[in-house]
Amino acid sequence: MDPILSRITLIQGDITKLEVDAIVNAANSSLMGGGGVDGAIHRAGGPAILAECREIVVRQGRCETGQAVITSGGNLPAKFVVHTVGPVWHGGNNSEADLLWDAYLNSLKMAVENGIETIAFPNISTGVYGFPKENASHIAIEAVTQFLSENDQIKQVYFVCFDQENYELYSQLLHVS
Ligand code: AR6
Repeated sequence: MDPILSRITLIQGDITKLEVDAIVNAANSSLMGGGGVDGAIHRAGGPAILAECREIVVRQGRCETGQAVITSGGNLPAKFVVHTVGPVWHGGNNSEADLLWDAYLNSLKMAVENGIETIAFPNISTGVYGFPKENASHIAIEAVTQFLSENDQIKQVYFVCFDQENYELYSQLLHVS
């Protein structure tokens, strides 16, 4: 198998259940929680995560689109949560693709700075934020494979697809049957 692809695993399910060094949250700039995967992570992880997010906002302000911050995993099986903010889809001419790429890239950089070796991503921006799923799947996979080809600290990246459509798109791109 391709040595980069062997460091990528596709999963369908709930990201909050994963026992990995870090899971990534598709947050919003306020870092104060929300619906979708953000809501699921804060519910499962408990109030410690929100308290840490509050401290980050006091210290450095909101998390801008494409940027990432890190907290502990609270009560989650994951040790850390990397909170990133994907772009809201506004038709595609507002740097959405670049900002989605940045969200993946900055999450991986934050992971490396914190000694993380295994990290799981949800399908950032493809829920409430409305980013077309096929387009987003290409960006996610290209951003991650490029990063893995330049960095050997990250041993395994998990793409965690919640819905069937995303799972099928990723299956095709990653040649998983
Ligand atoms: N595990 C894995 N993936 C999930 C889970 C889960 N438990 N729950 C949902 N998804 P969304 P966005 C998938 O809307 O589009 C929040 O309110 C879901 O099927 O969670 O980046 C934030 O606070 C979809 O494919 O995030 C922001 O305001 C993917 O997660 C806003 O939503 C992302 O959907 C962010 O919107």
